[in-house]
Amino acid sequence: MGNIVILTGAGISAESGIETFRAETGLWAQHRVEDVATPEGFARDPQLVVTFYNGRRAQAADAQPNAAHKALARLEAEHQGEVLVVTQNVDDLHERGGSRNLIHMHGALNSALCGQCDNRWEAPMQMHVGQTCPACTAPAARPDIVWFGEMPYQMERIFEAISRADLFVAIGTSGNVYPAAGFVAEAARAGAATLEINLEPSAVGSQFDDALLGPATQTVPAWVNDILKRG
Ligand code: BV8
Repeated sequence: MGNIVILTGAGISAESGIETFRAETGLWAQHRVEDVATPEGFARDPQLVVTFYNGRRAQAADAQPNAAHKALARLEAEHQGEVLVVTQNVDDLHERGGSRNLIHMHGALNSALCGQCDNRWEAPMQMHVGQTCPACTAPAARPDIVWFGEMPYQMERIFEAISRADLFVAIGTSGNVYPAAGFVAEAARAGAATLEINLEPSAVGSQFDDALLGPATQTVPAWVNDILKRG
């Protein structure tokens, strides 16, 4: 089972205590997406957005990587072919779980971005409105997060990896947000086998060859053991 591309979403961090987006008690139940996850929302009320991400940064800092994050790191270390994790998550649990070959396509809580000069630097635990950029000194610091209507990061590299994939796996994502939700179709077109690991079928579940249903801390380690046994 050569090259594996793994797309992860909020569900892989759920058992680490980080709330998902679309559960009843999820993040989008508490905030309007338009207010906290769009450039327009940030322009309208930067304090609301900065406070929203400060809260999530603190929650992520208190969370620990779980067995699913660690299993993916083991797969990367022990599998013969290439293993690339493309995460929609902005927490750093994949890194802390040991993953190295990793793309944060929707940005990262621990990164700050200058809206003026595109400089990036490590975000402080609490950002504030009007924070200055260490490179150009403009008061234009913002969370380094891809909001709705903004282009996700490293799309070229992601599509290139999918074009070479023998297996595409989506773990803990509801399949509601594009272009990530379109990756399974891309992978199928490239001839990869496709597997969805989730509590329940996602909005694009029907596009996968196979599914493994159950909590990620159980299903992902079992799946990784199976892959490594097959070599
Ligand atoms: C773009 C920010 C173009 C960071 C996020 C109409 C049709 C198609 C597309 C669009 C459209 N209208 C608008 C669009 C585009 C839009 C989009 O897709 N909208 C949707 C809502 C229709 N997309 C965009 O805007 C993207 N950009 O298209 O740019 C462009 C082109 C040219 C030039 C410029 C731009 C940008 C999208 C990124 C938005 N940012 N997050 C943050 O705040 O975190 S999206 C946010 O929701 C997350 O990042 C994540 O990507 C996304 C989906 O969330 P999930 O991770 O799937 O989480 P969710 O809660 O939904 O589901 C959890 C899953 O886990 C569930 O399935 C559950 O069953 C499972 N689960 C739970 N517990 C467990 C579990 N599984 C296993 N074990 C468990 N224990």
